[in-house]
Amino acid sequence: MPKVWIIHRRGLMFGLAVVLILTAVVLLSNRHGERVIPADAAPEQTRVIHMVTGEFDAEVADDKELEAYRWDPGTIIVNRGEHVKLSILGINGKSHPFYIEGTDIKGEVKQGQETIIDLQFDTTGTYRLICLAHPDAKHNGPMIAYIVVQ
Ligand SMILES: [Cu+2]
Repeated sequence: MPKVWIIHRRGLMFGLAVVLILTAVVLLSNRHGERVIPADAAPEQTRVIHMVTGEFDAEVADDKELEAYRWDPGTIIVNRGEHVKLSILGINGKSHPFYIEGTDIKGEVKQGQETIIDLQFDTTGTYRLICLAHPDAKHNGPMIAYIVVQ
């Protein structure tokens, strides 16, 4: 084999190796870059779910107004055993004292403030997040969100 051809072949192999290494570096750096956590993340990861307090209103006959405060989103889904931080930002309404049915979790969401609730459910089912100030239509509600534990 002519020597020139061997050198050319070595150069080609070296070039190929460089391209492979650079490709690997790019792929690995992307993997450690922006991470996407799916909505149903693995149980060992703490997931943050964001919620706000909102308000529906409508003008009806005789200049009357209908009003309902709401948790938004009104339904969230978590996995059994999953550690979730529920972050609730108070937008509409001055104060929303709340509890989660079937648990000892209670607190208050105030306008302009973020309330963070640590959630971890051992039992599947649907748990209601109920605002004590607006629990039903008579009290500008129902301000009830549903936490579905699957
Ligand atoms: Cu409320």
